[in-house]
Formats: sequence, C-alpha cells, structure tokens
Amino acid sequence: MKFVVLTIFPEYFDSPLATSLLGKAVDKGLVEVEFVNPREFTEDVHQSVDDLTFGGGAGMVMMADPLVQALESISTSGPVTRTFLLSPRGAPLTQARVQEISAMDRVVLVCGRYEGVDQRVIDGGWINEELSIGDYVLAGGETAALAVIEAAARLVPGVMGNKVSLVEESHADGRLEYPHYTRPREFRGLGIPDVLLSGNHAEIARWRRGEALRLTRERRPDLLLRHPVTAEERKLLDLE
Ligand code: JFB
Repeated sequence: MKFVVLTIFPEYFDSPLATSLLGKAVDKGLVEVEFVNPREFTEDVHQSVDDLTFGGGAGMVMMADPLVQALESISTSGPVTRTFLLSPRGAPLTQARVQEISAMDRVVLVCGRYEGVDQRVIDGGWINEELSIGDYVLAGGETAALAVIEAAARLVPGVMGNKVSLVEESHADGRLEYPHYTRPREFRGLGIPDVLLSGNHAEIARWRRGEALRLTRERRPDLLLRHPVTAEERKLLDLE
C-alpha cells in the first residue's frame, strides 16, 4: 500500500520509517511513503504556509492555497485514493478503521500544524474524512499520521510475516491482551502462572481468554458494550 503524506516537516518521519517493522516493510516495498511539502507550493519570498486567523485571537492557521495546490499535485490517475485529514475533531481511529485503511491502495494523510487548517480545505471537498488518534491535543498532525501508518502497515500481508499473533489478535477482537511472560522463570522473586508451564495448550488458551476478559471488564468496560460477553466467556468468568 502507498501513503502520500502532506507535511511541512517530512524529516519528522525519517527514523520511524527506517526503524524496526516499518523500516523492513518499506525496504521490502510492501509499504511506500511519499511526501509532498506544501511549502513548495507557496508564492511569496518567505514561503509562508500559515497566516493570522480571521476574527482575531492568538495562533496561526494553515493557509488553504499551499495545501490545496499540494493536494492537487498528487496524481488523480493511478490507484484509488482516500484523503484523510488528521485532526483532534476527527472520527476516532479504531482497529476496525485501521483494517479498512490497510486494505486501501493509496492513502493521503494531510498533516496540519499551528491551530489547524483553513476550514475551506475541508468544506471544498479536498478531504474525504477527518481522523483523530485520541482525545488529547498534539502540536500537529505528523505524530497522528505516523500512528496511522504504523498501525495499518502491520496489517499489510507480509509485513509481520503473516504471524499467528495477527490471527490471535483478530480472534481476541474487542478484548485487552492477556499478560505475557518470558525467561527467566523467576525474576527477583516473582514467578509466572503455573498453567503456562503445564504444556496443556487448551488450558493455556482458556486461561488467556479469561485473563483478557477480566482485564477488559476491569479497565475498559466500554469495550464490552461494543463487543458483548459471549456465552462461552460467561462460563470462563463463572469459574472464578
Ligand atoms: C492533529 C493538530 C492543534 C490546538 C492545537 C494540526 N488526536 C489528536 N490530537 N491532536 C491532533 C490529533 C489528531 N489526529 C492534531 C492535527 C493538528 C493536532 N494541531 C494542533 C489543533 C487544534 N487546537 C494542528
């Protein structure tokens, strides 16, 4: 899949895209990321991309013209494209949305800075959808764009080596993850649950489902509303 990122700070993406899972996905050509810098579409000597806000008040706003020219420079032929604006006002990014995005041919991610972008970029039809990665305020869209890229990339076939963890993850949809342990068996007086040493894979799977469910009920009861407890899970809970 291909991402086109509109940003005045393309260098912000350098190490994340060169490191670990994403780095390998990019090296293998499974994920492509291209940058378009709105600053290259400015007309004035200062290459201004921001201006004062109509109505007054503190803060600057990203001007419509450099952003729209940058968007219009992206080829309209070629792969089908969806254009997202990262914004604290956007629809919440969920794993379900990430799955949809990971199946897209080409995704444009528009990153604003300052107080955001001129509303006419949105109202003029240059944006398909606004996305938010959470209810807190970042200084710009770049961190959110990276989160979208990383979350989508790991679902692209071949990126994770089509590991069992992806299958397990979709199977445990809507549940927090169960606790993980690795060697040593005892760490500073702390052991690990006996069941994990039993070699009984059915029992281990049951224990993990129970832990995941209890943790979800405790910490994220909101998730249980969207993914209700199943009859099978009710039995798991009754056991304790
Ligand atoms: C995205 C952005 C700003 C004051 C400052 C452009 N979950 C999220 N939190 N913040 C952002 C986001 C997403 N996605 C985000 C783009 C921009 C924040 N700012 C800073 C925006 C509004 N008010 C500028």
